[in-house]
Amino acid sequence: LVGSEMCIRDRRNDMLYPILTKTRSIYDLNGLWNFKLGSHDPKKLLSSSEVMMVPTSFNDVVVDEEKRNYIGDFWYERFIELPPIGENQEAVLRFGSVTHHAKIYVNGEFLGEHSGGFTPFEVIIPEKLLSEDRIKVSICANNELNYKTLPVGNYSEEVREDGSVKKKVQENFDFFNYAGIHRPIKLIVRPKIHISDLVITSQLSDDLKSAIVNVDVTSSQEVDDINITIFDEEHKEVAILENGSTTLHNVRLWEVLDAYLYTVHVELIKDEEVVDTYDEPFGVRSIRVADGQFLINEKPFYFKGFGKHEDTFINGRGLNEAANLLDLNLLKEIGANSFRTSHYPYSEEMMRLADRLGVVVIDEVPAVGLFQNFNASLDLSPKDNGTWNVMKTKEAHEQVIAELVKRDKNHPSVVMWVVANEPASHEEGAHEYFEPLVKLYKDLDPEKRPVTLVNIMMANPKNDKAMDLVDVICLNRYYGWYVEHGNLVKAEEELGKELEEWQALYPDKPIVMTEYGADTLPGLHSMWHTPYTEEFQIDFYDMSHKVFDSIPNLVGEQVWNFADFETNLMILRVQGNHKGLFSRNRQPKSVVRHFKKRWESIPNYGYKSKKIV
Ligand code: GCB
Repeated sequence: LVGSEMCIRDRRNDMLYPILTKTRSIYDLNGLWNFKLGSHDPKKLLSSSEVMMVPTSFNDVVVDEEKRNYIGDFWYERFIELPPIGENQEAVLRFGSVTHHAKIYVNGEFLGEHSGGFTPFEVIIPEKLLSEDRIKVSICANNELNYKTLPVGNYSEEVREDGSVKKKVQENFDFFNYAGIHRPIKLIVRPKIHISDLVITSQLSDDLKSAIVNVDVTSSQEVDDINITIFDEEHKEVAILENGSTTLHNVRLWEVLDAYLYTVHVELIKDEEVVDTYDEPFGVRSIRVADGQFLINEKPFYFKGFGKHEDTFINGRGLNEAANLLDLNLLKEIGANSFRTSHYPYSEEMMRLADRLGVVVIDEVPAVGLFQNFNASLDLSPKDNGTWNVMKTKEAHEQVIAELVKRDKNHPSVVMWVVANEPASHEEGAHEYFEPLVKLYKDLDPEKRPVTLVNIMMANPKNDKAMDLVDVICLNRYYGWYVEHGNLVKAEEELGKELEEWQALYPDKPIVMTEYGADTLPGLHSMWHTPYTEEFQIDFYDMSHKVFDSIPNLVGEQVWNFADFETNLMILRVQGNHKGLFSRNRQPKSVVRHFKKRWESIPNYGYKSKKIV
């Protein structure tokens, strides 16, 4: 696209993944930073008496328990010596994520802030500082959650005897409120005139043999020309785009667990020179929901996989790339093909890995806890029913949907967006709250992927007020665990009945079971149906699968959870949530070999084929 067709955007919204190209340099700012929990004046020096690593959650490395549970502001600071920066270049500090809020200062000067703990942002270092010998970067992070934030937390303050105030957050969700600089910090040196966004879409022909590929480039400033080329995996040039468009013949599809990634190479031309270049991998595949089926490349797909967490020993929620690879290798080993980014956007590194390995992703915003008085002690008695009056999350919700789509729109692995996990969608006001948000996803996503809401068990086919808005019925159900605990006969009856009701209510919408599971302590055994034993976990899943196989529109099963994970302290949590098929250190429980048998016998496509319209 050239000239007037090209759009120029607000540069602070740049969200392209930082990569090295001929025109861009990347410097790693991970590692050791001075650190302090509490207040600090960024005009002064932060002492080096305490330090913190980036990236990681601070919680599991500070040792001291008060500090582990600290809520409030906390600071990171270090000096950096800047590399030479030309007059046509700019220097940018780029944060993969800071959980949950960040204010950025350079040499004591406030440069910008970002709310939301799971999406990237950047600040441009002011030009006047580029000639300094070294600059001081200070980051004020904050981990408070309340009824305006996502996720939702119950915020309170306790006045201590000495008059000081202790801030508290009771999670309104079932995972530990890890905080810190969770993803890499990078210094990007790039041209002032640069590619700030790329939208890659493809349209497959009916015979799936060719695809029209469109690439929309956004530039920070007007340029004379934009060259766009597509390379295949061997780096052979397969197309040069004209007006941002081309047709790929004999196109190799991105298939589930058989990924093929092309690369779009973009060059901005100004005064006959290449001023910026950028490479973005992409895959060609189609997604469609029709007649109660979820079609990938026009074939009825069956989701086999997991709800997960970004959660490992020591790192907490901090990026752990080796763990990510191990997890996806285990996922493939057990015969699965997909996961959901429960309950927040995962790292960009994980999304790129899923693209590469052909793993299908259901992509979720951190909209969890939208249920007044929810807590995982799972008192199922009626609550105040006031969720949609007390929650003031609309703004945060819109922001995070916009950021997620902007960040993840080009990932072939992403096949569906989640608007929220387990909101009170049975309460008055739910429909009004979600309608504009579902529309926002549809408006922003260039591919118009299906949108879902992950439904909680209290919102049943009779009282739910939101599932009519979404394309796929995603359900989290715990029959045999939170209801009919230990009674698998009753559980089977009730699960089957509810699924049939959903199917009858929305006969054209596919159903995916996005959570079902039972806490299990490896090594615990019983001859009977005794919850928490390895035998019970196996029997629980056998029961569930028998029911799933009897429901034609149920096109997927994602167990809760891939691995055990850390939570806050609750009566039902024995050092965390133990519904993993794997323990927290990724050792298999007995049930894993049963899953491997089942999932290896279920094909990715066509498991429940029926006539497709
Ligand atoms: C749910 C939540 C998930 C919990 C899970 C459980 O429904 O979506 O965050 O961890 O139940 O184990 O209770």
